[in-house]
Amino acid sequence: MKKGNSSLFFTDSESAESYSLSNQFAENMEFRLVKDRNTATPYDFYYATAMAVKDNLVRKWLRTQNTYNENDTKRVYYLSMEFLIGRLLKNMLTNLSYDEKLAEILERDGLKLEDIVEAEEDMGLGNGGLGRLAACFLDSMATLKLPAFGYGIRYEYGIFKQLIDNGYQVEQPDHWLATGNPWETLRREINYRIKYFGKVISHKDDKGNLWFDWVDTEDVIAMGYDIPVPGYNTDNVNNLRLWAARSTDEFSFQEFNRGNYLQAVENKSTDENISKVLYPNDSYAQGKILRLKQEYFFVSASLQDIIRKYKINHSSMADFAEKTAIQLNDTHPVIAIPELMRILLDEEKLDWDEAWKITTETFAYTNHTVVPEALEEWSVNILELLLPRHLDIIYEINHRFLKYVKQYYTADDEIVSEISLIKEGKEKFVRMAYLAIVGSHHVNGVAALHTEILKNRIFKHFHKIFPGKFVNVTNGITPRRWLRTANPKLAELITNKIGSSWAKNLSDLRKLEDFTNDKKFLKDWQDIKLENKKKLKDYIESEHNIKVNINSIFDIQIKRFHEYKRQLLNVLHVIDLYIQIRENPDKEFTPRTVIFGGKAAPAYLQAKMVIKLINNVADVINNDPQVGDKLKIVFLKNYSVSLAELLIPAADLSEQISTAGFEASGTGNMKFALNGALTIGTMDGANVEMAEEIGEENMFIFGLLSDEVVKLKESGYDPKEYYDANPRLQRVVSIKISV
Ligand code: 26W
Repeated sequence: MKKGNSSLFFTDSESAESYSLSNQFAENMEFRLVKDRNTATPYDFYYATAMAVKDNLVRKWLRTQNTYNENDTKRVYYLSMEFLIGRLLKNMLTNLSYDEKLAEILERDGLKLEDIVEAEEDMGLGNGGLGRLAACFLDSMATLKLPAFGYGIRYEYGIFKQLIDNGYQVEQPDHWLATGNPWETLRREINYRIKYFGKVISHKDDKGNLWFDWVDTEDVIAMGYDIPVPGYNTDNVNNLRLWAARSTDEFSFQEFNRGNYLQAVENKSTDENISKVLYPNDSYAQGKILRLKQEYFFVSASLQDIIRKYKINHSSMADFAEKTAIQLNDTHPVIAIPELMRILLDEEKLDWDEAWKITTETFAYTNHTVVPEALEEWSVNILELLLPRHLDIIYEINHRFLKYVKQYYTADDEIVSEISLIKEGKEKFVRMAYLAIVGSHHVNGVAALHTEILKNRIFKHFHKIFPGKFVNVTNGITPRRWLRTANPKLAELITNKIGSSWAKNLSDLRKLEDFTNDKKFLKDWQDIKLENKKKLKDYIESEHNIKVNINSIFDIQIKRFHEYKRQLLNVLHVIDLYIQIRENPDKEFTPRTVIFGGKAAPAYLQAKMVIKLINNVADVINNDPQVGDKLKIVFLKNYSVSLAELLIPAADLSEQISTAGFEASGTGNMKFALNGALTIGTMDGANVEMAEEIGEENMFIFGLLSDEVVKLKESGYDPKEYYDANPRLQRVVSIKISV
């Protein structure tokens, strides 16, 4: 590498950016990967490209972080157990406007950017909606030039890989890190000690004040890995810091003294399990101790890091809340509330009221689900063992909260025990959502209807106790990934008509209304859709050996499998269509390809049986010569962010059919609409707001409203009544055909 001066560092004027991408690619291939033309694999091409792109980001990344430090700006920290990022290369290229430049360079060597992009593993560090939302927010905050930082866990294994065996879902580990991650940088100096177990001791100082210490703990080290997050069309590059667990270098003296050296080392290796694997549940809080260890692990490391940064410019904690906003992505990081209290009380020596004021002014909590089994509750026994000081603090928070409730709201015992942070019973539990509400200045739902349900149903007492605390922040998606990158042809068509501002200001898409009668524009649009459908058809043929008709309606439901999302309803409808075709072989029928994709939590048997049912129905329909081209049903294995990028641009119909009141928002619904698919859906989550924007007449809306669902349940819902009264339903449920 040639440099203009003799310093070891680049100067501002000769920044690393001035090195051409092609030189960097060649250097990476030779010096970092030790490969040449004869030995380079497709993965090497990807790796060398990714490193070259990252190198080009470094200067902007450093500059952005320096600017935040110098200006002492207020920062926002997004604490999330999940970041479902998918692939990064194309996204980075889009945001840096390098896509065409790089494609040209690669072409000169006979390489195709499209192939290189395919070699990247998905970064599947999330389950579904909540994790993908976190990833979209990172892109959005960087683009808006907000001083925002993501904090999460560097899981060695992401969401499991889904195989289908005889129609059944089979899970396989996703060891995505095995081949290395070119986007991350280990920050050797950024590591923190995380404490577990031990006991709390108290002592009085000279003035008679009581102090608490948490001692005899078993410690683990959190190591920070950074990933750059470039904004679109700006020089702003934010940071995502993911923590990996490493054992401390200390050995258990007991084991050591017993001469059991190997056992002592072995015990250490279990510490590293903390960041080993993402829990694959998205709707069931299991209450396992390893999960609580994970939650505290990343919360403690992040808070230590946040406070370290704050202290660079401040000598007391007084202005902490003014300079720091911490957003809690669901209850998973809510242990941060007692953790900040512990730091302020025991380490910073503040009194309770000061500490509580800072804490509540710092945190805000986003709720993402109303499904009761998904609301986290931690056993008091587990907390007492793992985080004894935190349990004490939670009890104190509850004590003060209930005192306030009795004074200003109600002394009714039943209501008081209903809203207590502690659920009493044979085993006691801490209700993490209630702790989050009490310890935050704002609580938000993720769509208008969802926020109303929080206020009027599941958190109604809290809404009355803290009026104004509950606010709505409807979810969104990044149009950079979900239109510009995933559907470049459509993006280009739109840009040619209305300019490129839509990529930052999505409401500019309204300008397209001027072209609703422009025949050429509509034809071009249809051609692009058809091209996208061809691409998907090829994928389905090569991966699943099913031939589909690109002139059929591509009717797509992709999301986690869950009873409330009603994939079952969709497949029952497919069976009904099948019966119609068999009974009226000569009747005109609009051909349809019904596509499903999604994973079921490994222990969620009911959801797994729906996957099996879909595959069995597919076997029958796809092999029935009477059906031919009219109807096909496809279950795509291993649904992922990358697969979504292939599917969504090819969709004609988007299935958003949850039981009203259950889907907090949905974000897939928005991605489909942005790519020109029509929506069939219920008045649930953000579908409601989409209907307001798009016009109900432009959506296929059906089903009960959320209040009607509640009333029906209260009056005694009996599915058998519907079955007995509806012969068509009876046939669908009872049909026995095999081919
Ligand atoms: C503790 C187990 C667990 C893990 C994850 C429980 C619950 C979750 C998430 C909160 C589930 C989730 O992803 N919820 C989805 O969040 C999206 C983003 O706000 C919404 O669009 C979806 O409607 C909601 O289901």
